[in-house]
Amino acid sequence: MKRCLLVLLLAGWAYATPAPSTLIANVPGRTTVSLNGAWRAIVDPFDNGKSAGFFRNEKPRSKGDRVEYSFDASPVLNVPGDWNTQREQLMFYEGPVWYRREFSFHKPANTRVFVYFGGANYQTSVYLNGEKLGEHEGGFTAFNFEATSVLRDGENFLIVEVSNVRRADAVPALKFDWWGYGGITRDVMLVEVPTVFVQDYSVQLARGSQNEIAGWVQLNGAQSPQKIALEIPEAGVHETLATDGTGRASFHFTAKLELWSPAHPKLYDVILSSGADTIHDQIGFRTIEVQGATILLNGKPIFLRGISMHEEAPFREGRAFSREDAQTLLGWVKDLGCNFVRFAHYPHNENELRLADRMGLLVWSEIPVYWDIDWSNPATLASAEAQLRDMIARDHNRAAVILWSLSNETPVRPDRLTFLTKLAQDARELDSTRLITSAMNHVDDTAPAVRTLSDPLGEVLDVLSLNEYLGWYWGRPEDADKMQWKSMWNKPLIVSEFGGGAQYGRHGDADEIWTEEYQENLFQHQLGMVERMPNLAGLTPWVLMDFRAPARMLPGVQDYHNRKGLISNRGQRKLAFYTLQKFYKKLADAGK
Ligand code: GCB
Repeated sequence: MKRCLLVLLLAGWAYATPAPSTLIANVPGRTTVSLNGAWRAIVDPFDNGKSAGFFRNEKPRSKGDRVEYSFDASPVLNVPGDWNTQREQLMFYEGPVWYRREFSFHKPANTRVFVYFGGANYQTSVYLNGEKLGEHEGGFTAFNFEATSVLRDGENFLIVEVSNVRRADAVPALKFDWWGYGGITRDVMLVEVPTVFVQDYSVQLARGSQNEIAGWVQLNGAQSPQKIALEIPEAGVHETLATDGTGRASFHFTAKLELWSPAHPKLYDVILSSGADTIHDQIGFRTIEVQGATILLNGKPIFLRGISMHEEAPFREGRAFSREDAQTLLGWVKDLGCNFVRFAHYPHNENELRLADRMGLLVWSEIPVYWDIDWSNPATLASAEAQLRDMIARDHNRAAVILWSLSNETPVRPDRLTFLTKLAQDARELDSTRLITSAMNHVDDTAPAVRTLSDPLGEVLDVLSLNEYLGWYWGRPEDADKMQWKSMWNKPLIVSEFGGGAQYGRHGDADEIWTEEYQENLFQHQLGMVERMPNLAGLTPWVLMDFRAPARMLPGVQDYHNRKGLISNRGQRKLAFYTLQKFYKKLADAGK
């Protein structure tokens, strides 16, 4: 009997659907009040703040009043921004930091207000005027809490505790090859909405169709069925929808549209209005499908000329967050001749996604299920599911996004397969129009110069992706000339990583490690090899720019940076940048 119950419980957690996202869609299209700027911050290495009640923001009322902390006397940290690169002493800091921002606010009538965070790494608790609004886990997904009833007319204080402590049950867990920059790393704002408002919507082409728009709109706060107007003036669309008792309206209609593509990144102004709420978005329409081992964009085969990148700030150290950062990074991606970019290894900030939409860059977006995590822990699965759900919730109207990636380089074992199969199922339920992938790295040594992609996860995916580091972690770059690759599935394959470390300005022979010549030679042999790979549908070599990585310690070369960038973190292009650029030009000229 007990065993039966256990089996039922396990089946329950493996197949339960996560609660819907509470994220407000399209925050850039809303009325907002920015809370960015200088916040007072208390570094709390022993996690005292909770028991000492920092969220109350106390100040001594008399000479004898013992208050053993002071936001007023604490130095500031800039928001958005990671703390590790703002203060020398915090470079290696992993722990809690308490932030305070005082602001005055006068709430307009008939308005609800939410506090919105673009992202904070990793565990965040939010308090307004001494009251807890909520908690959030995950370093790269946006979140919001309603503040309407707690806001005061006049002076308010917001206290936010953020901790970047690594945990074995978190996503990612204890080890990952990037810096776990702590802090409120993206924009913070108050979002003002009417009492009944458009919480989220999906407006895109129905799967496989080039002239049918299908989707839904979800209202928040509706007590009775409501009317919604959906307009795309340029396409002559003026639809009136009616919500059901849950505030949801689904729709399906035909429209004559110019399709979005890298060559023609056409975005339409889409207007949704219901009662007092009106919201504008810019949305592109395109289809993405797989036919055998080919990826079809708008019904035509496309080869994904891509590059992987971290959300790492160019020129300065730290997390990237601004529009300028996005312009620089995606500008470099374009200069390389790419039509595709892999946002590794976690959801990137919204500026990057919106810019990719405008620039015509196809996007791979990923959650940080990376290397080994606690596969059989239900709380870990719940965290990964919530991160996947909120990544999709923020970006599911971006034409640029064609692939949701579930994981990177995870070990081949049964509990991991169950875990990732559940994530694939969630992703398809949440968004039936995009393709699912995962970066795998397990191959069989079929023969001395033959490798076969045989990870059983391949069965679950629409597109197979492979990280192989021939010429760096195994073999010599020249071994690529003879290597044969096979795949167990007739599905498209993206070589999602290969590469090698080079320090900008270090020169030598092609067999001297860490030189630009070694990296250039490695790329030359790799590019010759990948052209011969069966089912190849695209590439995202590792990586656009050098980035901070704690496990990369070699003094004078790495100094805590992964040096596999084609561009240094100071913006200097290495020789291999030009090798890949030339290769992509050749492909583009050949119509690929
Ligand atoms: C990988 C990982 C990536 C690392 C890279 C490396 O396979 O996916 O996150 O940074 O290799 O440089 O080793």
